[in-house]
Amino acid sequence: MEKQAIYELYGSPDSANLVVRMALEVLHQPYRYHAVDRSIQAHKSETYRQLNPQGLLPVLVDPDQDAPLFETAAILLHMSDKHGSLGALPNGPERGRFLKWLFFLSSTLQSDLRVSFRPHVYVTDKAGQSELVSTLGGRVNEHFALLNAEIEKQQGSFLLGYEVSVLDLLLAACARWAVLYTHGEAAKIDHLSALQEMLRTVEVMPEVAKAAELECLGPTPFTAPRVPDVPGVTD
Ligand SMILES: N[C@@H](CCC(=O)N[C@@H](CS)C(=O)NCC(=O)O)C(=O)O
Repeated sequence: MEKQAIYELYGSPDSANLVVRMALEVLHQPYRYHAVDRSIQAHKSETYRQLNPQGLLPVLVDPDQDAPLFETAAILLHMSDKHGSLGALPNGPERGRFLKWLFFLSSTLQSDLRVSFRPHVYVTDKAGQSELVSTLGGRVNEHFALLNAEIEKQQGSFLLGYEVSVLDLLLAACARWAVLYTHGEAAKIDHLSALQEMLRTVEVMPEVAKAAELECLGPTPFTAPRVPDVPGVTD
């Protein structure tokens, strides 16, 4: 019998591949995982840059596509469209809302977080770094408040309403990282009750729990996050 071609996911514990892994698990898609050791900068190697010339995680290889995919939000959109799940149908009434929050999560929240994890990449002097991180901290808190208000507006517990989508998976990961990895104060999200309810609901989904275990995140990755005790996590 011919072997089924499956997805290939490249990642490192608790990097953005976490979101793609959660989506693959929830979609019940088989995949092969390739560990990329950030502690030895394997993501900057020539071999890895063939997959993602930026030298960033994650990469998803879809055997039906003519090139590897990078950029987390693009991967999520591709997967949700391809499998007709965890998103909004291209011609459906929720599509605009889905796209707008996906782009907001990726290009505003995740981007601000990325800078606040690595301020030294953007500003050389220490005082400048502190100012940058503090400004971003305020912005990130505002982003979470906005997302909390959007969930509050819904009938269900999720950004799109009753159904979990890739938006919630990306938001859950950002909430986790914002508490653990910013160089300034941890994000203030405990009081955001709609967000916290979404995090609790997502966290107990068996597929999400499996992804969290595979990423070494511990039993409460979103409601009480802890830094995984494995090499290469915070470099
Ligand atoms: N916009 C990219 C950002 C990816 C990204 O920043 N990945 C981090 C891990 S979460 C990474 O590879 N960091 C290593 C580095 O910056 O050298 C995406 O969404 O995929």
